[in-house]
Amino acid sequence: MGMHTSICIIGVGGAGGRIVGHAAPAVLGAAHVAAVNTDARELDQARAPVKLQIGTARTGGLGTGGAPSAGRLAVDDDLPTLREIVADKDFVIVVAGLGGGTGSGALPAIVRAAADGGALTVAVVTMPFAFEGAKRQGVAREALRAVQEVADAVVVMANDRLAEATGEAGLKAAFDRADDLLGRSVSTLCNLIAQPGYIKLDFAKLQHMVQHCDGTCSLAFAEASGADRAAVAATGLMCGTLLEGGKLAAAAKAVLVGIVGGPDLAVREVGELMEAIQAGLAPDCNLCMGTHVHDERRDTIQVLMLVAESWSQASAAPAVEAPRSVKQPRSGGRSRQKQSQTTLGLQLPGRGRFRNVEPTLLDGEDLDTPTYQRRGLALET
Ligand SMILES: Nc1nc2c(ncn2[C@@H]2O[C@H](COP(=O)(O)OP(=O)(O)O)[C@@H](O)[C@H]2O)c(=O)[nH]1
Ligand SMILES: [Mg+2]
Repeated sequence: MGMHTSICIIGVGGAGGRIVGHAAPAVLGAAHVAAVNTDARELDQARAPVKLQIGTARTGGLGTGGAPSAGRLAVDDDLPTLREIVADKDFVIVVAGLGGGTGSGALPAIVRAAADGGALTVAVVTMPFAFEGAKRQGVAREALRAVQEVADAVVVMANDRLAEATGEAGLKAAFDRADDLLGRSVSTLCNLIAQPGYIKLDFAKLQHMVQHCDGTCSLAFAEASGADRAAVAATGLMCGTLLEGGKLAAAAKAVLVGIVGGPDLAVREVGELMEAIQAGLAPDCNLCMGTHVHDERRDTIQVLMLVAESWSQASAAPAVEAPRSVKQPRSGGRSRQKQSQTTLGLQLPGRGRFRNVEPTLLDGEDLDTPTYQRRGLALET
């Protein structure tokens, strides 16, 4: 598979811009990074190589005042430029903190532009702290619904959970640590896809995963160093707050694991990590994993987990197809296709009217997928 995967990360609004700023230094060469905002001052502070101010004629560069309707109008004004940014990309990750005006209002249209351009789209969003109040929660929930309609997958992270996970009490430090954790997660995903390692987590596998796990994913990330780093990372992931002490992993229908290390990453460590993770998953969970060995990295390993609650057998494309080959079927009726996938997902496992139509569905397992792939042991090149 020598094909180069073209990746773009876009941060929308204040939080989105700060989060992608944490990802940018780590994805040099692997992904294009852009920040999009209505707020000129926030955009100025964003550490992204490409910056796009939207809706300037409406907002005067002063932001939306927390109104998602203003964010929606702002993005419409600058849609042609956004289309250029996402043009010819295979994979677009759009990041925003939901609850404000710009990210909540503009995110769905940006994801749609990327999807219309033929990219696989993943939105990574935070939900407001409980203390931010009901109005922001409502704005965030509405934006989440809108983005779920258009994105291939949405990774949702509650800010309350992030703060708990990072253990920071001070507000600024808590946000910084949260942004860093999300930024590292996003950059790790990009690096895994852009430079697949000996055990590949390539674009085709990601696509397969994302198109089956229709809907919402949770995210966990761990970094560890030292002699027992594999065990430390595994414990951090499977017992930490991000996966609710392992509860989310145990309930998962599909899990993606990406391991990034240096040349000193040992086969034994990968085995140890995967064994510890698999021990916390249901036996029929669809597991997909890959490694990336970074030549300059030493001592630390990073492990990313995406955990999906649902798995639909109605996949659009087989896992082995090349990235570009799905462009055609994606261009029309996307939301209708998503609807039917959701419905199928709810029918599983295997009873009811779809049983006879899809003879390969048995107890929620896709038997057309070879066992080595279902169990995440794919070693193909
Ligand atoms: N994790 C994280 N969340 C943030 C940060 N800043 C704001 N938020 C959250 O994101 C929501 C939207 O805020 P913001 O991004 O400033 O709004 P926007 O610029 O209008 O899109 C807020 O309600 C917070 O819950 C940040 O730096 N990190
Ligand atoms: Mg803002």
